Amino acid sequence: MDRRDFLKTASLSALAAGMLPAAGAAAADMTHAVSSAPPAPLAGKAEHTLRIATGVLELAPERFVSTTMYNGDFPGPLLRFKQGQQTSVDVFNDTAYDEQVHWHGQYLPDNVDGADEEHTPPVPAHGHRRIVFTPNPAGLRFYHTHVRAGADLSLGLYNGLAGPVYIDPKHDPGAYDREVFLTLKEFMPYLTRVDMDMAFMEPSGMEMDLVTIAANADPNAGKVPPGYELAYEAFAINGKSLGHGEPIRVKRGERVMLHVVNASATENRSLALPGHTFKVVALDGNPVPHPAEVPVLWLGTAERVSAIVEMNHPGVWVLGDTNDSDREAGMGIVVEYAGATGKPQWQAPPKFKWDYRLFANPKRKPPTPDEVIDMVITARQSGDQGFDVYAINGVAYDWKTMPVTRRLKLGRRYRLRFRNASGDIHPLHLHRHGFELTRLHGQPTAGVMKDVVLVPPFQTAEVDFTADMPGLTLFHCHMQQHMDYGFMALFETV
Ligand SMILES: [Cu+2]
Repeated sequence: MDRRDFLKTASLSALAAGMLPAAGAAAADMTHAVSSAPPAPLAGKAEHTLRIATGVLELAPERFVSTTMYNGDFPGPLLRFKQGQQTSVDVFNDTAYDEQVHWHGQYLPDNVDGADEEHTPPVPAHGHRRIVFTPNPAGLRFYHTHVRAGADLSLGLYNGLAGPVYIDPKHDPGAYDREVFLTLKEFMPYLTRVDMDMAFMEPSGMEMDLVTIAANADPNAGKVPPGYELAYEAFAINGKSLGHGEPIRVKRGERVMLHVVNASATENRSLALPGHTFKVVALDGNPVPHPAEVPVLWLGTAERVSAIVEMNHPGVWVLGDTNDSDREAGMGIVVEYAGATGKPQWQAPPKFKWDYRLFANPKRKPPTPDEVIDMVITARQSGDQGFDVYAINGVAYDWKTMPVTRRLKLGRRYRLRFRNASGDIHPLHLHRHGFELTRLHGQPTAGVMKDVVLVPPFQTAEVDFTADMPGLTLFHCHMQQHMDYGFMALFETV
């Protein structure tokens, strides 16, 4: 029995009493301007064009993968928008499936945001849709497919349908010399039952009442094989495996802004650059109150990090995943100083755990929320054709009927209290809003604004947001197989 089996099957009710953190922190002071989507003009050319089609991507010489991409390449083109300035995107779909382009991290109307559940009109198979919207907020966002894959590993985020978005603010101080966009992605997915590393976060530890809830929620735990997990044969940054494609060429003394997007369907990723540190200035595109230097970046699925690296350690280096096998299978890119020669060098970084609180505002006291919404997350091991099935408060989301699961009042501040009674780490994503991290495993925090939060196994995390976007808002785990098998909720703000 491995650790995961233990976590999923342990019945430790005797230890469970009184372990839940008390509610104390409060809702965020956040205001979102509601963007409008006027009718799209019928004639003329849109400002941007995305064409969805299956093609061939060259990861390395004599190593090609077949996948679906935007504009025949991975990542899709960097779409650079101006905050508050209306734009238009023509999306053509050359595939046999209806597609959804989700504008991840933006505050857009539900008929633009890009999800069936929100009643966004799809880009029809062999068809076209013009999307018009006003980009908001500023910072690093991205766009990606938002369709269900289920057991079909040629659909959804298992393929190459993702690309970066940068929304330039009206005013940009720009204390760096240049920007480099890095989109992390695996290819050639397959199913396994081996789980990934989950013990990379602080605060660490388990809440024993959640272990008890997990055991009681799943009578089959430990009696059936573990559910399928995703694994990959090929790894790449910006569509090239480590050692192939152009290196990042730098000069000593340069300050390089890295905009990193984890476009994985299912994987948490780490990045380190030997001899250098990352000054994290934004998480999920939102400036952090306390920029801090770290030796390693960690990003759950769909998370973004913007970090400045001072190039002060000349050489030829591997900027790569700290997981040796993933890095050696391609998850990395070479950083080459002007005048330096030789083979790219890798050195393992110092021991470090990722902690959102490093970037928080210790002085801020978030306001009290109007309402707290508890979400108890449980899993049924191998509950559907070998895949684990997830439930929120006992209900696995029905992707066929797509019901509204909760109504929100416009303008009210809500606290979502995620109680992860499952043995997996989950990157939880709320569409069309940003939220403030207010409590992590019992520890209060404030000031970090995100749209994805990683919730480790058997921990509670709390985030606050203002329901200021009328209409339908999807909430889900961003791991493709988790969202496909029940891990969703649909809010309607009225
Ligand atoms: Cu999940």
